[in-house]
Amino acid sequence: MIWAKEETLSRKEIEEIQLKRLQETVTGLYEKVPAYRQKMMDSNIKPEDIKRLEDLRRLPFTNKKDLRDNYPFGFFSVPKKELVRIHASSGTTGKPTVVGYTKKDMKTWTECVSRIACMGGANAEDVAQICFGYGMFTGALGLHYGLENIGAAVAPTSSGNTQKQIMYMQDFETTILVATPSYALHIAEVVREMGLDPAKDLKIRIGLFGGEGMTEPMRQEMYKLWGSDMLVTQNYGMSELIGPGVSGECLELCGMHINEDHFIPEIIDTDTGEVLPPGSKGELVISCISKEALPLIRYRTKDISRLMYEPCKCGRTTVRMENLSGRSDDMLIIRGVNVFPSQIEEVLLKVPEIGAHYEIMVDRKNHLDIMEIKVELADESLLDSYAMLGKLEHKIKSGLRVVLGLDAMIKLVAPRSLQRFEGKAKRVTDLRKDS
Ligand code: DLL
Repeated sequence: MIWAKEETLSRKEIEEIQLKRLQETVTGLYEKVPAYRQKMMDSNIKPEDIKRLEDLRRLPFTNKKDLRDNYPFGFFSVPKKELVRIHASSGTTGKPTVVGYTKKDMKTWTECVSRIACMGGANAEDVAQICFGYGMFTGALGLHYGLENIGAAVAPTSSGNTQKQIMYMQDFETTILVATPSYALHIAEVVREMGLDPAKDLKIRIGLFGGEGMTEPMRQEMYKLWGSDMLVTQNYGMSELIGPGVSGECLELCGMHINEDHFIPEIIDTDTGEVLPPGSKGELVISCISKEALPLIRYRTKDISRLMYEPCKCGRTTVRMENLSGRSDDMLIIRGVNVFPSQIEEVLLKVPEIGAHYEIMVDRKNHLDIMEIKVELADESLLDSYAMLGKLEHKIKSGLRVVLGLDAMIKLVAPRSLQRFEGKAKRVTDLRKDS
């Protein structure tokens, strides 16, 4: 089901809305946010210079640093009394990034998530169990309001206590699982450990996944674990932009439709900041054109994607963003070669003898970068055959060499021996950063 008519407008209609909203937003920022006005003055541009959509690229970028420098509310366009919700995303260093919503922003957010839920196949009959951690993370409450709005029954079970989650899934006959892909993998394992079959003993028909990437082999793994009839879609968002609700996959599974009447996407070269031609892969930059409290313009997401403007079979006309290749700051440079963890995942998950869990460790020894990848065997019995293990190690190594052009050390470990995650997974440790 297509939730809103704005998802099917002609390009001309969408662009008219975008230009009007962009002009209003930039004017508001210039008038109300001194730090943003200063950035515009430094770039020698005034709100009245935005006459066409193409003028967007004349505006300065915004980034996490702008929010940190103006912590907590200095980059907001409204006084604190107009806020009705505050969230924050915790970074690894320094203060968190604080984001806020007015009443109108909450409506916009709910609307955006409702669209994404419908794209992923949800409807009013569904029982949706939200297994994202409730709290400052935008994922849980974002999906919560959006799903309630379409009439689904929402069970806010949050993350953790996995056996109890599964009990609720059985007792409520939950049909939608909302989780990070990593947690969905873990839940499926625990279901099996409890002697149940996810496809037969549970009624989950949709996995609405997000908050972290899901490669195609990982999606295949989901079908294997949860049953081939499950609809497995992912959606994308970011706290600074709104939370979940920026874009989502429809059932055609060919990229994530962006809610373009609320967000204008661009793809830039991360190093030069130059806008790249249509179809290029690069850093996703998003302008929020309908928000009141924190309408960031040209926000540098650091996420790597590509935009696709061709019409989609689902009937939506909105531009799609390719599933992310990763984040520019996740990219590892190993002996001069650029490596995204998602490339490693794609190779690993195509090997049937190993499971979906892995850990990547990068270090420097004798001035040389080394990468060790711990991979779980799918089956305990493989541990008994030394020759089998040797062969398997060789197979994984050569697969990685073809894709990355690099050698990695492979350590095969027993099933269920690596760490499991209830939220976003942390699979990479780069010890070079600490030395
Ligand atoms: O993760 C918002 C969200 C929650 C989206 C739940 C979808 C579902 P943050 O915690 O601010 O917000 O993290 C944002 O997570 O820049 C991406 O790097 C990553 N991310 C989110 N969704 C996806 C996805 C939420 N579908 C950061 N694929 C983003 C890949 C994703 N990465």
